[in-house]
Amino acid sequence: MTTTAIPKRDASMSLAYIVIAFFAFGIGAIAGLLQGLVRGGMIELPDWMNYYQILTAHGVLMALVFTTFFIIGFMISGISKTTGGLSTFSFRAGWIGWALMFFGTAMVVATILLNDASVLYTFYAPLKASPWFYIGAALLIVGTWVAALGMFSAYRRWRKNNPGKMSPLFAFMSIATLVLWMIATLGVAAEVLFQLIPWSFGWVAEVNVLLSRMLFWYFGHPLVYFWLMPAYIAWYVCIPKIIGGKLFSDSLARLAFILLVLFSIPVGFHHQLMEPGISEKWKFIHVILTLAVVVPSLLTAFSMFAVFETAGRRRGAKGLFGWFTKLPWKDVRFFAPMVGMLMFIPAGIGGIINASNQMNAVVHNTIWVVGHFHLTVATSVVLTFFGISYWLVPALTGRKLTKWVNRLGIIQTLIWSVGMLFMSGAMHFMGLLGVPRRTDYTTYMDSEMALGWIPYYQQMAIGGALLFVGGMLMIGIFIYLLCFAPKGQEEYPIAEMEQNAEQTPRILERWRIWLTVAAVLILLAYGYPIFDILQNPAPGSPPLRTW
Ligand code: HAS
Ligand code: CU
Repeated sequence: MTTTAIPKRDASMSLAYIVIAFFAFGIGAIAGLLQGLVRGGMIELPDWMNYYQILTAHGVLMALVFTTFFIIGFMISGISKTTGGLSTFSFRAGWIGWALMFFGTAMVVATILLNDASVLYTFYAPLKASPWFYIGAALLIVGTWVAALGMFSAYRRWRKNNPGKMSPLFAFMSIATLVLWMIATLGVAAEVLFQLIPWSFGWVAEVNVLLSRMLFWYFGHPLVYFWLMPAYIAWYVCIPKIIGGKLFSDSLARLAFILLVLFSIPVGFHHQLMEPGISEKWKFIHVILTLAVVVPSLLTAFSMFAVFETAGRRRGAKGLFGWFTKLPWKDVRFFAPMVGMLMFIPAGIGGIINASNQMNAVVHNTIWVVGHFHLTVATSVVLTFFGISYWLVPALTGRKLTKWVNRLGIIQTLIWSVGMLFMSGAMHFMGLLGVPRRTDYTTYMDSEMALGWIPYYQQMAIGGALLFVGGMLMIGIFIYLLCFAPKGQEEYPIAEMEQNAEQTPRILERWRIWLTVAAVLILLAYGYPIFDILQNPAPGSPPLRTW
């Protein structure tokens, strides 16, 4: 068994990120339970709390804070592990980034608690939050940039010290994820700095709503891949090792990540297909590129099947599907992400439905979309993050994942998955019936149609309650692994290449080429539409406060 080989100081920093991630997750889970019960018509909130406030808290804490802290913490650990420890520069950048992100988050959470920012996690204008909400969000992003700078520097240092070699796959994939993130966050940073902050302070009276949404979705779609790519890192690099296999193909993995960087950004209009002010032909181009970004996920599916089959056959599996039974189903480090992968199949199909223009007209702004993102991010990605935590936390604290915690982890995975099947399943059905998203409980004056939705709402609330139990169990396990598990050495699983593996083409690591292609695609997809909005702006909107 390999040792962690991560310097203690890097391990502590990575843990500091992951602790905040789980703290946010715990509070987000409470908000999630409450809103599920409210929408199920089962409870009423006290006067000092409103539905949109807890919906904002849930979305921001789960989708923006939990994910971002977890991802940066995980990537720091893997980069330290595969590049031989962080330099002092990278280490300091990591901590400064952490501090900025922490203060940003604190500001965001405070404004939500003060009921001054019930604008949901997409903070669409013309809903107006306190300026401090936007400033907090900006700090959170700037913090990630600083941490990213530290990781870029570690990657460069490794390449300088190892001329002519391909970088370690984990490091390469993290850098690709961060490149995507840096390009994407420029959009939301521009929206927040140049539009929302001046407008929320009252320095300008009106905001260009269409431009703000375009800048948001320029960021918002790659954001979902920023969540997905670290899960893919675990699938490509860590899982083969856990199941006793090897990397399927270094080249294919790198190619998939480059395609994700190229095609994740110029696709934002698939969130705006039903929006006026963008012409059909630009929407069409974004839809085509959206279908292109499905390809790296299909490559990933293919690659994972190949890893499972070869590992199974190596263990003596026979027949077409014999490998299936040879997989280590009782090992939570495999089981949790594997369930995530299985659920990613229907989740991805739902995504392709969303992207298909005519079908988007059916599901857009319905709770179907909420069902879609609970299957993608809250199941596939989150179960993978849980799966990572089962080994990463003890690997960083110098403890062991004990047998009974492993068993508890399997139960936790099952509770989460069953809860999600109930909740997300109900949401998909309700969406098809036309139930809107982003709304408080209402029976629409006891209309017959809306009363017919109630059984689904209840199913959704039952799923939500199960998820809450699964979430709290995860928090309990996390605390145990952090502070109480027996001392020992947990493996940091990094798979190796097959001995006779082919050489990876060097072009896959020529960033200059890929960044140029990315820039061209972005200009193609966004250049004219943004120019057009600036030339012919629609009337601006004054701030709105609906709560
Ligand atoms: Fe999405 C809306 C289209 C993937 C998240 N998406 C959202 C929102 C979120 C989100 C948060 O085109 C809501 C935003 C909001 O608040 O308004 N999405 C897609 C498409 C894909 C996709 C085409 N989405 C994701 C992922 C997310 C995510 C991933 C988070 C992590 N999405 C949309 C569209 C909308 C949208 C529209 C706007 C809807 C609207 O109208 O508002 C694709 O990239 C999906 C490709 C995936 C696959 C699956 C491949 C399967 C794999 C697993 C293999 C399994 C194995 C195990 C190997 C094709 C890789 C098998 C083992 C055995 C033993 C059997
Ligand atoms: Cu999208």
